[in-house]
Amino acid sequence: MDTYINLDSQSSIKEGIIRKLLLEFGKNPEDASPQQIYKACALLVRDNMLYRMAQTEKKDRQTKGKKLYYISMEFLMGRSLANNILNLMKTDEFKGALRDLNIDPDMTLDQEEDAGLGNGGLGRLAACFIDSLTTLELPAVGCSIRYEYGLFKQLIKEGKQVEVPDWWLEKGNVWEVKRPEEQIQVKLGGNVENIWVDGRLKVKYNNDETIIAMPYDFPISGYGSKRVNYLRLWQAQATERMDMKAFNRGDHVQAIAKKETDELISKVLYPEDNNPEGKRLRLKQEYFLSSATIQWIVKEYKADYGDDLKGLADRVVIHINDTHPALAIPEMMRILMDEEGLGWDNAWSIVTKTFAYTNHTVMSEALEKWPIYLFKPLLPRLYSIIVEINQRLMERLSRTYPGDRKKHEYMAIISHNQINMANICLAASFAVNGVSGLHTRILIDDIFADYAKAEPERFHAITNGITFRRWLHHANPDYSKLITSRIGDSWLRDSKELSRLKPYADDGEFRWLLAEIRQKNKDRLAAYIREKHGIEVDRHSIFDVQAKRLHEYKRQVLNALHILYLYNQLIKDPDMPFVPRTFIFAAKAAPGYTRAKQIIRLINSIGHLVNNDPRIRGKIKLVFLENYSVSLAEMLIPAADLSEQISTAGKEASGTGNMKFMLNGALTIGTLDGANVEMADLVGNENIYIFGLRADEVNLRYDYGSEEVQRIYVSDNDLHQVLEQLVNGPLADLDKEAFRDIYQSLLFGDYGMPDPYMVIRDFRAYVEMQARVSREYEKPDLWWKKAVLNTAAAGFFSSDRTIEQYNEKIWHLEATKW
Ligand code: 26Q
Repeated sequence: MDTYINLDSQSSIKEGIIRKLLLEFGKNPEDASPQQIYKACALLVRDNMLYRMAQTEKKDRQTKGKKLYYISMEFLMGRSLANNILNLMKTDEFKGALRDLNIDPDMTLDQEEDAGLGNGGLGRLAACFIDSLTTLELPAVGCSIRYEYGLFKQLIKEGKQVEVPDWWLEKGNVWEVKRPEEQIQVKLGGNVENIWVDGRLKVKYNNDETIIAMPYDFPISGYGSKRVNYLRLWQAQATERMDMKAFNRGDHVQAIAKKETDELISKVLYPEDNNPEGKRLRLKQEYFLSSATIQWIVKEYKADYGDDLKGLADRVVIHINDTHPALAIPEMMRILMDEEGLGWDNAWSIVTKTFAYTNHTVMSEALEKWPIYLFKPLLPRLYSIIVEINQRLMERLSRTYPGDRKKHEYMAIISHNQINMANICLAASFAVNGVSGLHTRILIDDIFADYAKAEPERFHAITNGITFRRWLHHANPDYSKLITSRIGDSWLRDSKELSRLKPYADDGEFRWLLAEIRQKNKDRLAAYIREKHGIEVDRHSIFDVQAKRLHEYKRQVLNALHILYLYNQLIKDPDMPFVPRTFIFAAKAAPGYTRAKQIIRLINSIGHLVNNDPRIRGKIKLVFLENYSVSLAEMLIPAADLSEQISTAGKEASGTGNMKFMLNGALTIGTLDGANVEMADLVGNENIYIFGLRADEVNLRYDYGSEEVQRIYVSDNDLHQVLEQLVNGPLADLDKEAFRDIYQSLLFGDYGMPDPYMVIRDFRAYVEMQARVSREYEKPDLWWKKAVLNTAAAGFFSSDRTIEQYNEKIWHLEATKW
């Protein structure tokens, strides 16, 4: 068998590619299109993975160990081929095989569409997790939706964001196996009745609609591991090709339309990030994923261990990635009671030993709540179960916190005619965790304080991480080789090993080599910017990068105002000492988030102004990169000198982009927020540019202190000038309305609280810290020493470490020994 999948040598890989081209496409290498070559390579790698997947399944059946189901509405996988190659064989040999065939390897890899089934941090975290789980030989499945359209593609037209559908499946998807024999029925709508059957109360479902959940499995390789795990992505399919009743009535359009509506469920990913929209279709999606997954889990369990479900929690752990799949909790209650005949207490006892929940945000507007009027007609049985969970919770609460009505209301699952999804998770999960130290503190002391006080042992702080294979080894191969040449390659599996780089911070040759690699990466990015955006940037300038979703709390506006400030300084004194900078932004805005779109417009207007003013003599350039995505990040991050992590303190739960830049040796300018706090602790304050209000200071401002804003506005002349330029002057001419709105929100706020994100308060501190950045960039020995120290201190941020902590504290899975 092994001979079919032998990819051990350059010549066997070459033979394999030729074979695939011939047998799949009837093409010789010299006649094949780039897309066909990509697919031949992918199919070759896929053979190897499917073989291992079957081996893994066999092994897991024998082992009968515990298995993790990681349910997430998003898996932002990006591209797979290069990653699978580096996991399964030697990248150099693979590239060599292609070159032997006169084929450009990079162009081949570039043929692959990103799997953009996620918005940002939360979705990419899930993707890094499944990589680390597999690398660590842990039995796990990622469960999600097979969206036909991933996150929209972004174009920038006349400075504005334009959204284009992301039809990622257009050319077919090599990385999936459809499993029709494992399809599952999901039921929506209708009504429920309690009826007595043989002296027992039973729930009868009437008039519900059935939708098929069709599984597609997407194999996942690990670095140097034998195991191949998979993502199971559910696709919605109508039960009938058409509604025959309607068809026979002669209503042909209606007959087909029904099918279309059913299949809408897996049509498109909702593009909101930290800003949910309470839409019926989104609720359907969440239930569809939850129900299909839980039905499948119970079915699999019964097949492996028999009909008695008492021991389920010993064999199954279900992790829910934020509240989006939280309906899995009442859905499991429903299945255990209505379908498996368990009583409430037995069902609840199983459920509360099975689920664990991670929170990813503290912003109140981002916490999911579903209005009853929307929920109840769609999910009548789940609604009645949630009412029951709530009632029992309230009884418990009146014992724990007698008479405290306010607390009860705050902790209730149902209040103000809404279902609070976080409270379902808090009531039912055996473990709850935050994604950084600071974030978990805020959960425990503030937003989930009432729950945390009652059962502190359920709460965990587990700082996020990233996979070093993709984010350094693959994205920055020259730096990876340099590191390996000095400390060996064990850091790829054991991230702590990176600390052995520390002495090289004082090694002039090492620093120089890193600087040279950075320059090469910057040149590649500069060429991309020239080609794609027609902007010429100074290859020696500081590449200052802010790449992340667009959100007010992430404060792209603070960055933009700083650029406008520098522009004003240079206009005043064109000969002042100035270290040239290229400001690079990349960010998608949720299509319905008007303010975020205005901010994109503002950034581009400032770019237009500074890029074209001859008095600036190219000392400042601003580039807004279109369509930020995983594959763009892989090119962008290794080219960054400075990483902008400047969220309002207390708002960014963790951040993971911050870790990717640090790992690649960029220096960070940032606030004490999310994982930045831990980055500063690890690398030392002298090697990171921390500025601005801390989270506790921000909270004081929210409680009082809005006069401060007026005071700063009238006393800081530079800030005053910049703010006025938003509404009067060169920018305002470009888009009066948009910039007035931003101006208003800064100075007066939306609900009477001026400067809600502390942009005005933090402006001066930011400007001063940026000046220090420029001064230190002028001292290469100092700068590159810090750069090396950043990489050397980044070991903690490996998702392998994160997964090990989840496993130790929450999951208790056993690594497979082969
Ligand atoms: C919910 C309901 C309806 C529509 C959309 C949503 C929705 C979708 C995505 C709500 C939130 C998100 C995404 C949140 C997210 O990405 N949070 C980020 O998670 C990262 C991983 O933990 C953290 O590093 C970031 O700090 C956090 O912002």
